[in-house]
Amino acid sequence: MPSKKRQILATCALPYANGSLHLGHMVEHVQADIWVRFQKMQGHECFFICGSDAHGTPIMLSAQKAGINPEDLYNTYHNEHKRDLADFAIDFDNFYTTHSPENKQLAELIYQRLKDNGDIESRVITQAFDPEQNIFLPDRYVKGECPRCGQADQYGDNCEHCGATYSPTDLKNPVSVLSGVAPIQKESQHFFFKLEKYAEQLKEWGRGGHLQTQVANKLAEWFAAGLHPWDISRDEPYFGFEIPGEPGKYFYVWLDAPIGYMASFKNFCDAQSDIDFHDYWDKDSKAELYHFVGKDVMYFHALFWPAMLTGSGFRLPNQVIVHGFLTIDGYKMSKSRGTFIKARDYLEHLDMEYLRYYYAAKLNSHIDDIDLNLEDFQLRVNADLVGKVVNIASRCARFINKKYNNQLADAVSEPALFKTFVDAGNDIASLFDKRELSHAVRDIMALADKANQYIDEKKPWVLAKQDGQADEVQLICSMGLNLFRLLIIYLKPILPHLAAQVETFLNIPPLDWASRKQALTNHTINTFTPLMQRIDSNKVLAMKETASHAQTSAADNDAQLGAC
Ligand code: B3M
Ligand code: ZN
Repeated sequence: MPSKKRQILATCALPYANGSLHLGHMVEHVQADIWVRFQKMQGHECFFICGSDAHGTPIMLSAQKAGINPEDLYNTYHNEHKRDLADFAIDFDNFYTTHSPENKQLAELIYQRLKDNGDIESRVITQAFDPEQNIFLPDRYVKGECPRCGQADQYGDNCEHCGATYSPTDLKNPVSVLSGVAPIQKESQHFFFKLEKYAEQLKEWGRGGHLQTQVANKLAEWFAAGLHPWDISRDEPYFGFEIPGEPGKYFYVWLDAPIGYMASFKNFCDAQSDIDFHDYWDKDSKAELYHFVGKDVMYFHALFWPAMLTGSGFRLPNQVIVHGFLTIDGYKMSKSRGTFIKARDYLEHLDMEYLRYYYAAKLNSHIDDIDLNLEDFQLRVNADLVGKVVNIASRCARFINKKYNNQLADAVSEPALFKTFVDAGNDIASLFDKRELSHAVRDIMALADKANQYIDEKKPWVLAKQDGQADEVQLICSMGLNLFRLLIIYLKPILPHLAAQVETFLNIPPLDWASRKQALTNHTINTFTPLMQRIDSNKVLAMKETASHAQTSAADNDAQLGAC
């Protein structure tokens, strides 16, 4: 057991429940899940929390279009997401929703505390309004001709043709995306959170090692540009929580979305008898809090969220851990190129552990984008996992199974080599903890090379044919399987299913990090069965086929309109 048991709470961004998860989402979930599983293997208390982001204009409008309630729409996606995540072995302790009584209560509490501090101001603003649909239009719902180059069909915030940025009121001949009629300008009272009040505290927090360098630099840029009051309200009709005492006004989805982390955890605590919500969220909490998020939402997590937490008297995150985007074969995900691959498209054709491994082999602690090169993916998984790791077991197990009645030798024949593998676990642990996953994978594969080299040199298959070498063959193969067992301990956060199969094969209880020090001797194993198949290129092609046949769905469009 580690000397000091840590209390850790980790979260993934709450996916919008208005479209399917794709392989881009899985980068974050896999990265966080590996980290959490690693912490659990260290014997720490680590809870992993997520849920659906259920509110906002796009979900409301998609539901309207489908002729159903927003509740039914988000429930459908909520269940789909839960299934997809479970099938990628993303092991959340709770996957809840922002449309919950806990979230309503916490959002109201935080709002009330900010209000009591004098952090909320209200003022009247003018906004585009669709007179036919009777709804205020977020920027992305107004289209028209670019004020600079005249290009038709441009969104209300920027021109995809010439790159100009502007406000929706600048568009020429604007129309509402919803009805096609020209929007009118209409006044409405909005509520703002005075973010700038927290500038000094946020600056100090930003320098405190809670952010990656690239994110801290971005934060400094935002400070330099000046902080402005943040509009936290939306007019009805809106799918969200009505602001107490302000009929017809709703909390903007991004106000209650991060509060959803707390709400999901609260819901989890209420179902357990021994975990106290306050231990994790109160200002003086000794527990550690980590948010895994994509770079597209870092503004919310590195600026608004810490400010809200400060203002409302809760603790701040230890770290906001930002990752980059996923490209596939060097391109952004796109339907027309067949590179928009849904989580389910992948699962229909390929084993989830291949992708977990490939992402781990690519990820580090920086926020750069990563590329899923499908050819490299296939080569790498086949060479590393099938060719190197699993191969060690199959080379050694057949002798132990057939010639030694499944019995491992009573001693470790190469204690120095065994010790090298055990000691490597310290560095590998520190790499996992720092989320330097590609480095950890490199080190683990270097050990796998060493193990194979050992077997190549000892040639048990040659000795097995010679007289008087029976003990030697048993020792060599037992040694090989012990090295294999250590590799599986190190790979377990990445490949939990493979590890479970190996635990059955070796006839041992669940592996944790500390268990690596004790070798398996005088122990009976089970019969070896193939642990992992090579990736067949036809399966990759079939997945691409499925992806490119996918119809453009509302979900795809909504993804762009996510933050309304
Ligand atoms: N729902 C964006 C997304 O799905 C947003 C994250 C909320 S985290 C509090 O990527
Ligand atoms: Zn333009």
